[in-house]
Amino acid sequence: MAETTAIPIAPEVTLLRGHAAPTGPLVAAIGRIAAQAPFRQLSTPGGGTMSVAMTNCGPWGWHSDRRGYRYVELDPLTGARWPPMPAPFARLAREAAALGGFPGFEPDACLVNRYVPGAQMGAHRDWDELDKRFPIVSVSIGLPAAFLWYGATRRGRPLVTLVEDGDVVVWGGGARAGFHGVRKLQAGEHPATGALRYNLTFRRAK
Ligand code: MD6
Ligand code: FE
Repeated sequence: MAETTAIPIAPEVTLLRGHAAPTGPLVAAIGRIAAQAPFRQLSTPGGGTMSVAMTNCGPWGWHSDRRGYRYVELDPLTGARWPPMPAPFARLAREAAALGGFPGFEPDACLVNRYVPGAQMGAHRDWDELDKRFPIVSVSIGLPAAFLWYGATRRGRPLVTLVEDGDVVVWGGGARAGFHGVRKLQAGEHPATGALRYNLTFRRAK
C-alpha cells in the first residue's frame, strides 16, 4: 500500500491524496470494463439526461431512468451481468476505507463515471444503498476537478477540494448522508486520460 497522508475535509470525510496513484492500470481496467459494458448517459426520473457518462463493474450496478434510481444485477443496455470487479479495485477500496476510518469495507458495486469538459454532478447524496453503515470511496483519475462537500443540507456554500489524479475521498458514519457534487469540468489534457476525468465510486449496495 502506498503511504498516504489522510487530510480531513470535514468530520468523517477524508482526502487520501495520491493514494490510487499511479492510475495507468486503473485506466486500462476501465477500458476493459467499458468494452463489455459501454459508457452511457443515463436518464433521470425528472426526464433529464446526466452529463456524466456511467458504467459499472461488480455484482451490482447503479442505474437511473424514468422509473427511478436503483441497483441492478444485469446491465439494461446489454442484458448481461456487469463485468466483475477487478481484484485491485476491491483492494484499493478496502484499504482506502480503512485509512479513512472504516475498516472491513467490501464493496459489491463500483460505479465508473466519465466526465468530459462541461460535465458536472449537482449536489446529491449517495443514498440508494441498503446498509448506510458502509462508507463511500471515491477515486479520481485524470483531469482535476473541484469536489464540493455541502454536508447535511444541499443549501449553503460547499467546501471546495481540488481532487487530482490518484486522489481518493472517503466518507461514512455521520457523514454518510452528506450532500456533495462536482463542479463543471474544465478542459485540459492529462497524461493518463487525455481530455477526460474518470471517477470510481465504490459502494456496498446490498
Ligand atoms: C466525484 N462523484 O466524481 C464524485 N456520485 O468526485 C460522485 O459523487 C458521484 O460521480 C454519484 C454518481 C456519480 C458520481
Ligand atoms: Fe455521489
